[in-house]
Amino acid sequence: MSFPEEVIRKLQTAERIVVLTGAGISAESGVPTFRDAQSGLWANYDPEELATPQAFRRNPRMVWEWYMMRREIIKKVKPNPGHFALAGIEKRVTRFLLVTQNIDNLHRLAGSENVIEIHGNIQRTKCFDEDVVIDTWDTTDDVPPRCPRCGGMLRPDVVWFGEMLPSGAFEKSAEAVRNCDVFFSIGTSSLVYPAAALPYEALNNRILSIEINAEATPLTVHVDHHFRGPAGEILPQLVAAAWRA
Ligand code: BJW
Repeated sequence: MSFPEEVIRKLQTAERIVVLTGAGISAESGVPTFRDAQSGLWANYDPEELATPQAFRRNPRMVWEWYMMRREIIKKVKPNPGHFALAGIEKRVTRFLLVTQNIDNLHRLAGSENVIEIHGNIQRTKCFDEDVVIDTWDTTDDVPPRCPRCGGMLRPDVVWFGEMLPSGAFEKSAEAVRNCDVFFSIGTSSLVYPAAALPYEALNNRILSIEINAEATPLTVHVDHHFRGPAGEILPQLVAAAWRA
């Protein structure tokens, strides 16, 4: 793929880069995207209806088991060239922030350091009632297992629809976006707020905005440049084009 001269020059001189990622960046690692068709036991369930506190209250066993199935998939996968390319960009610029909606930890495994996980992390567990992270609990027949502190139900430490993001996560991300030189939106449907508002912080501040996605999204018509295709192929090519030598 060839990249516009403006993009290459801007990347070469950029001091501050912010990247927003979504499920598409992990697709090439074998993690199903959030809105991918569900298979097997879950074929009849809409993920948007499982990822809510209401669904968990209604059927905690089912929601817990859905997350355990996804946790097992995620435990077995590895970062792909897209994750590694982003970790490489972080080493080349003065200030870099990676804001991810993904809960799979793959950016950190690839070596990214300055990461904000705005939707949590599936490998952590917390108490549904007390909202505190719980590291260990007794193995019993209870599904979901019980909180050792209060006896409430345990749940994954992820952000469901209708829940607030981790304290300060959006504000810190938006501040970094407003002050960066180049902003990327990669592998996200741009449908879920407030994450989907971050690109508009860049656009409103006339910051060079680039989307990388396998398909068009509601953001595509607004960005300065969009590259259509797999992030795991486009990102390494972009890094090579901007920083070869
Ligand atoms: C590739 C590729 C490849 C594939 N290379 N690309 C009406 C208007 C505005 C907002 C709202 C509204 N009604 C309700 C809301 C608020 C709601 C919301 O945004 N809803 C929308 C559905 C409209 N948001 C919230 O509730 C948020 N909280 C909030 O607003 O708090 C304030 C508040 C509190 C109380 C009351 C009211 C307000 C919280 C949102 C939490 C989202 N959580 C989830 C689940 C996390 C845990 C889990 O994974 O189970 O986060 S939902 C899900 O969506 C997940 C994802 O992180 C997130 C985004 O998905 P993403 O990453 O975009 O994935 P996909 O699958 O949708 O797309 C993949 C993309 O990749 C596609 O574009 C592909 O083309 C592309 N792709 N392969 C490049 N190889």
